[in-house]
Amino acid sequence: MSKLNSAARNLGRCFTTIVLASVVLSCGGGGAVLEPDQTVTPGNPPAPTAVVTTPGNAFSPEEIEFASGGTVTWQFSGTTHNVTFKDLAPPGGNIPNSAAGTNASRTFPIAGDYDYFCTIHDGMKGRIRVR
Ligand SMILES: [Cu+2]
Repeated sequence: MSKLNSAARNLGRCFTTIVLASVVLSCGGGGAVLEPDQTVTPGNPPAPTAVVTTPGNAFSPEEIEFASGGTVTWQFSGTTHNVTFKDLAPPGGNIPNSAAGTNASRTFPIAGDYDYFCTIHDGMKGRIRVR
């Protein structure tokens, strides 16, 4: 066998090794593999929280969905707003007129669709879906 042939064969073997290595690497990314800093905590997960803001006299996001026990904090801005529940209301009920720069929170322990609106601004409405 000539030196050239031998070199070509070595090159081929090396290329095969590189291809195999990249296949192994590309298979490692997906799936529900825990990252090293994640831990599994027994018991209930922490209650979800969400923030609703009021840019341009609208609730943002207009619709939120989360598990029961979650807390929504409204951060009022621009001008005075309120949160008036249509049918279902959380403990604490409606949030009265609140000046820009103030916050108010409500916790939703019971599942349901909580439709609400601001009585000051026509069409300013939102919905909280508690599962
Ligand atoms: Cu408003």
